Amino acid sequence: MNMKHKAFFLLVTGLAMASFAPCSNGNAETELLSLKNTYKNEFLIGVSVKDSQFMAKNPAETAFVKGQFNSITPENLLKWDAVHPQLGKYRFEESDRFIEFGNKNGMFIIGHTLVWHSQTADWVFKNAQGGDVDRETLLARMRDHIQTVVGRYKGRVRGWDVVNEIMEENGSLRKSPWQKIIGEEYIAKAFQFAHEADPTAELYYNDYRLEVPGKRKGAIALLRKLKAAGVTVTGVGLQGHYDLNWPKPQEVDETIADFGRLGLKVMITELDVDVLPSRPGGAGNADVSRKEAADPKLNPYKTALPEAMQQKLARRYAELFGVYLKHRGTLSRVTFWGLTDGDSWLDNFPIKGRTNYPLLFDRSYHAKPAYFAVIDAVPVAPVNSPSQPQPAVRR
Ligand code: 9MR
Repeated sequence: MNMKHKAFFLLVTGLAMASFAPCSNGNAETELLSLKNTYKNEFLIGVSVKDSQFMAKNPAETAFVKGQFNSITPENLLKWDAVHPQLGKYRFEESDRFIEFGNKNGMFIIGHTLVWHSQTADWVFKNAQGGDVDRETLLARMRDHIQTVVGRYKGRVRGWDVVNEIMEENGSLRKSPWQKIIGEEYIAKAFQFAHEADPTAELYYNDYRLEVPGKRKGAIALLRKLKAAGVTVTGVGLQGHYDLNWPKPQEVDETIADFGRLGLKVMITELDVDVLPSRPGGAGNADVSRKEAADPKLNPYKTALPEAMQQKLARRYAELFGVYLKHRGTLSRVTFWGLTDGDSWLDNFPIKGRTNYPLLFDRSYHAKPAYFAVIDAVPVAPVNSPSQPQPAVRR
């Protein structure tokens, strides 16, 4: 066991003993091997969290999040339906605790997400008669939502996913209720309202499968237009919901370069690597889903991921981080979508109830080979060579 891996062993041993408090004294934290320390000269390393990871229900998890990551994104609790469930009614108890946790621990907090077609209740788009609300009313609702939410966390949330998943795969704009009722201008307006509410916050467009050339082309055209119109857009989030084969490293490379050329920061905002077989054919109802989950061909690793697959996943993460490191400077953050495999949305999508292994930590919080592949992707500078750039800390 080499030194850096040994440090991590101490971390997980501490967790298993349930007496884990790596941050309880100033020195302990710096002795641990962590993603955030390893990548501190490269880019931020973030994670999406569910409530238990910051509400101190589970101190070991909280310590884990603090020990490994320097940025956090709420997986669900800042979405419209969570904070703004009814007209004129906001609910901030959970998000306040989340922000407090992030601020207290000096983390770069991401607000996810302001304007999305999903997890937004129907009332937002409806009038009192149940028909579509008119354009001006919808714009006013959007302004109220953005200014209330962004305004509340002004100076505390460092970056917002202002618009989420707004493009179709063919590069046209998604025909969401926002688009249908307000028209394309809803995008510029969302950025404008967010900028007014917090001029210091970074503002992002976040989407999946931007590695697909047609979708990327549409996104680039849109971002050019927004920039030409003087709209404040800081960056673009590539969600990074990948599998073992897609996208190819070269496609990731080109995608980051393409957006970087627009003068935007690029982030990987929701990284995970699906290792399960894809569903044959289209969507099914819940019953079909349950049957599929029981089918060993579609849920082949119910009890454990075989070593050969662990290694394959590790190689996949190594190749992705190889590309990310090439773009240090343009790439400002890599955020994982979930802490452990047991937290992942991919256990229930696109088929409910499967056992997936998309992240760096297993269901017992142990680091997988993929974790060490990510750690080892950062080149170590030769010892005693002050002219070299400082390597990530290795203790
Ligand atoms: O991980 C989130 C899951 O818990 C929610 O049920 C789901 C609802 O749509 O949203 C998931 O997160 C999504 C993110 O907000 C936007 N990009 C895709 C993510 C995975 O679906």
